[in-house]
Amino acid sequence: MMTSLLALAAMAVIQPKWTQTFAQEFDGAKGTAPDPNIWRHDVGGSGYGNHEWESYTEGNKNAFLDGKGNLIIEARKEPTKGKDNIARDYSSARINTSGHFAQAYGKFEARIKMPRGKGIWPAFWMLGDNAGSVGWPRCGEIDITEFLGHQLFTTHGTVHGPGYSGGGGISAATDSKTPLDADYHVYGLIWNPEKIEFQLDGVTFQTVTPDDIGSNDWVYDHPHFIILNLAVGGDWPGYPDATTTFPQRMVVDWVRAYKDENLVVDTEGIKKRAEERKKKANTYTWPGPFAVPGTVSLADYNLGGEGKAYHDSDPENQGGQYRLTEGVDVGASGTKPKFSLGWTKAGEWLKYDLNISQTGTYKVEAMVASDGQGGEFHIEIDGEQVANSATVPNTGGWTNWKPLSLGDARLSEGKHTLKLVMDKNSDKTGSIGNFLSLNFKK
Ligand SMILES: [Ca+2]
Ligand SMILES: [Ca+2]
Repeated sequence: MMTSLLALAAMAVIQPKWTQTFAQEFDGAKGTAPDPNIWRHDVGGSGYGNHEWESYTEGNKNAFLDGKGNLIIEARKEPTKGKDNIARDYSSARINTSGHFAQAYGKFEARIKMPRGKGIWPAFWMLGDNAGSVGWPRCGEIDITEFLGHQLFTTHGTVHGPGYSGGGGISAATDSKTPLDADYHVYGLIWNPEKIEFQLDGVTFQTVTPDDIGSNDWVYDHPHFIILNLAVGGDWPGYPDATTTFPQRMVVDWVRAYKDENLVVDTEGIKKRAEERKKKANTYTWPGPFAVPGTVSLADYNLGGEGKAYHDSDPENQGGQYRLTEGVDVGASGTKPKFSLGWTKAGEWLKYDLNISQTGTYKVEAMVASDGQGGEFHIEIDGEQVANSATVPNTGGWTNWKPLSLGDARLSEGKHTLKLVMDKNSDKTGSIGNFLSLNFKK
């Protein structure tokens, strides 16, 4: 406890020490293209997954310096057909630093004066540099600003990743006191292993942490490259209408990036915390007690852990599928219930609370599977064996489930505890078998 408090205190006092790693000031001659050693062009009119209406062009056609220290990205209403042969009514530009500059963590800022109008959609954003190998959204996407030309006061910051992309991205917006097309504003990102902060003019309006994505993957521990674009139309902003005027200009004074010299990246710690977060997010809800007559799903053994709810011979969960904090080995069943017991050994046992609605004789049937002749097991109620011991037959596969009769059991009404007991390992497989469910029928 003392140690962790001290560690927290130590973390709190270490302020970032920013060193510039990237700067594009756009100070070149009027009409020239942004530095081709830094900026690549995405070209064409494919709609980019958002049903956009522009065709993005190369060179200095729609992206050029104004000779006053700014990059202009200009959207025009003009018939345009790119290399991809898709005809569009609008031209614009989308440029990125892929292959030239990418960075994990740090501070990323751009000073931008926004364009305006319905269907006008500029953005300053980042994509993971592994997009080519892992695809989108697993590569990660961080939208530092997206601006919808019909909401002049509002900037949006969003992260997209696997399980939270597109309309499910984690997004927040903030309003400026003045319209964002009236003057320059600084759109910023502060990013480290603990969090992603979105800023407008140096003020944080959204902080996203790994805890915000539950059991999904946090895909922001690798370098991302920078993108600037001005889209015309799309699913989110809608489309230009009679009120939209052209050309529209996104004016970028500069783009700068920094790294934090004081940041210590604990790769093992990141991994460990991700595992803990997933476990926590997968908090298990026990479905019992089980009604009898009825079916007991055997992967849903009682709560209480090793020695109380079960005994398992190795502390690992070899199945790695379900109730991951427990030592019982549970795998995917390939049917319903979704999970089953596996890697069963002599001496192991599991308990299940039952609610028996009626005293009487029940037919007991287990759903079992084995890839060889299995071993022996039996069941008990409140510590006394009921029905017959049984041997798991060869069912032709570890998830090839077959009913196995244990004969009759005399049960009395009320709350009772069922115990499934593993007696004798198979000579062939070393396992007793896989167990899916136990059915009690009147
Ligand atoms: Ca400048
Ligand atoms: Ca185990």
